[in-house]
Amino acid sequence: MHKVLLSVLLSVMLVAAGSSAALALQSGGPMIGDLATGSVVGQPFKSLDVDLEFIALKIGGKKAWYPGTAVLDLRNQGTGGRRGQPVLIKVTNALDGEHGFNLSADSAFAGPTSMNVKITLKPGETKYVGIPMSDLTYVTAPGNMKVKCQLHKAHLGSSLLILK
Ligand SMILES: [Cu+2]
Repeated sequence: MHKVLLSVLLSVMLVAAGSSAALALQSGGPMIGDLATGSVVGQPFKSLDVDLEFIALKIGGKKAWYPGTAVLDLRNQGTGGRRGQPVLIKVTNALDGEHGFNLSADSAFAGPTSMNVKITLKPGETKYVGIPMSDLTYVTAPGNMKVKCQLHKAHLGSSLLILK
């Protein structure tokens, strides 16, 4: 009798452990890397089109993320559209010092699972951010995201409008 109870308990524990592992795997989330070596949801960055490009530069004597507003149009999802292909963002620091790239929902309504990408770039450095489509359609509830430099408050940010 005890043996049966123990095995039932053990299998319940195994099921619980298995499901939590599956949950952790499910949200792969955005990936950061170089064009040559990076990949997201099994797709190499170099096989994807660059959807957006952000550059840290000086505009009118101020440090800024350029462009000030970017639009990511995901409306054409059907045949001939992107068919769930991940979004690839190129991020370049064209300034002298180190700067941060922080892409987030940046809203009081943003849940703990909402997307929050943070990179620190050396002067002249370029990085790529690959974002699975599921993260943009489900995790990012608002259609508006913010780009900020997490290192400098005065560094002007950018808005990313997502049409879906
Ligand atoms: Cu900065």
